[in-house]
Amino acid sequence: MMYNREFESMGRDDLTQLQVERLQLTLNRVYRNVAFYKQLFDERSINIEDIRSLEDLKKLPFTTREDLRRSYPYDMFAVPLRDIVRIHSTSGTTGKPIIVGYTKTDIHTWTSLVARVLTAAEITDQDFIQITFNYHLFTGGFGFHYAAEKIGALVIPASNSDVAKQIIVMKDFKTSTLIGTPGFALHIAAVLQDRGIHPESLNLRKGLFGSEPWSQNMRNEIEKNLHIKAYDNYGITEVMGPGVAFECTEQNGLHINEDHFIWEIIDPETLEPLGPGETGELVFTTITKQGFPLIRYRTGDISRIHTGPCACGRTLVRMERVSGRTDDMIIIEGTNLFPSQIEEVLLEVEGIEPHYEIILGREEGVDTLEIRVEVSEKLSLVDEIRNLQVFKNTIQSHLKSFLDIVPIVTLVEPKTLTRSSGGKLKRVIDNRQI
Ligand code: DLL
Repeated sequence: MMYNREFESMGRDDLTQLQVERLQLTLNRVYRNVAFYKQLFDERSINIEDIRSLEDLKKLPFTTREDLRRSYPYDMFAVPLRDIVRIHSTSGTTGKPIIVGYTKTDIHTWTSLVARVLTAAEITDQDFIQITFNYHLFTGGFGFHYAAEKIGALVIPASNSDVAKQIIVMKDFKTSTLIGTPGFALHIAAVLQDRGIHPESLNLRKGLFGSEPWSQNMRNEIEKNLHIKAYDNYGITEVMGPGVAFECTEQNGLHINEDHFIWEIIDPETLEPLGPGETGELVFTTITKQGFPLIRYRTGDISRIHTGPCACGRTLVRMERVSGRTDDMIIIEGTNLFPSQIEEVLLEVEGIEPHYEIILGREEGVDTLEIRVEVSEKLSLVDEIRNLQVFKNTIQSHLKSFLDIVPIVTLVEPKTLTRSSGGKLKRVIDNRQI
């Protein structure tokens, strides 16, 4: 099933032409309306009129996360704020998050792109969809909500309430489709098992999961333990939110909505373009967004593109499931986090050294986060004992404000964390088996 057959199964030549036309409109829009892009192109003497093909696009500079951070809050918007009807944002601590804005047309586009995601997984107006993504600045909740309504399904906006409530809702409201992170699906499965609730006694048939990395093993486990068919979908706030790429029933890669996003794969070291089939960093150029268009945005996600035909009939290329990151970003329960954000919090607390280790684990599908921090040598034992709880509380409350889980903070003696040969600490130890 396709939501928008005309565009999802367009011939390659027509699609390329459409992409180029839309790209030119976008370049005009950003050059006229976004000071950042005007300056970027002028400095490099780039005449946007010369960008006439997808090959030409490679002449343009990249946009990075840093560029977007610097534009906080609204400097990258390409329309006046009165035309913006919705804001979402990436997660942020004391550092600046990235704020993205949508016009009415953008919301309409986004809704139909996520409707493609649902339809590709054969979710219809007959389905009862329980959305367990957060409904707030994060794009997951609202992104799926509007699309699920659009296809006429019954929508249960459960948000990320605790698992016990989710299970009651799931049973009593007769949920047929679960939407959320794959980790949360495993957590629900574990709790069902603990309570002796057999998945067959539920109406659950399908699940759509994304927003964090997962593996075929995790998929098998979710499918086995929840008795559902589980689909992957990919998105990123800066580019749109969910709705960038999605699996069809073939489950052999995620179709990229190429009529809205031009993909590239680059070598993250040399920044040189790589061909289809080669593994590298995913880069997207948005070609229909009005509020927050992006040119050659480096996602930091590592993947590979298959251009061959898909048995589902879609002509949209497929990206392999994301296999890693080019940077040190970690995703905990669907929330993105950089070790530097933890460092910022630690630096604010007196008496501890900015030597820390982040240890990630997963218990019954729930991510755990432990932060081991070295206390300062200057602290006396008395100080240390008195301050111990204060430190822990301060760190925990800072981190709790943007993470959905409470980290375990462990204070350790100075110079006890393992340093590698260069004296540098390995900051993140990820023991989660995905
Ligand atoms: O996670 C948008 C989204 C919401 C996608 C709901 C799917 C479902 P961010 O919070 O900006 O946006 O995080 C984006 O999450 O760069 C990837 O590293 C990671 N990611 C998203 N989807 C997947 C996936 C949303 N299916 C970052 N597999 C991206 C692996 C994923 N990683």
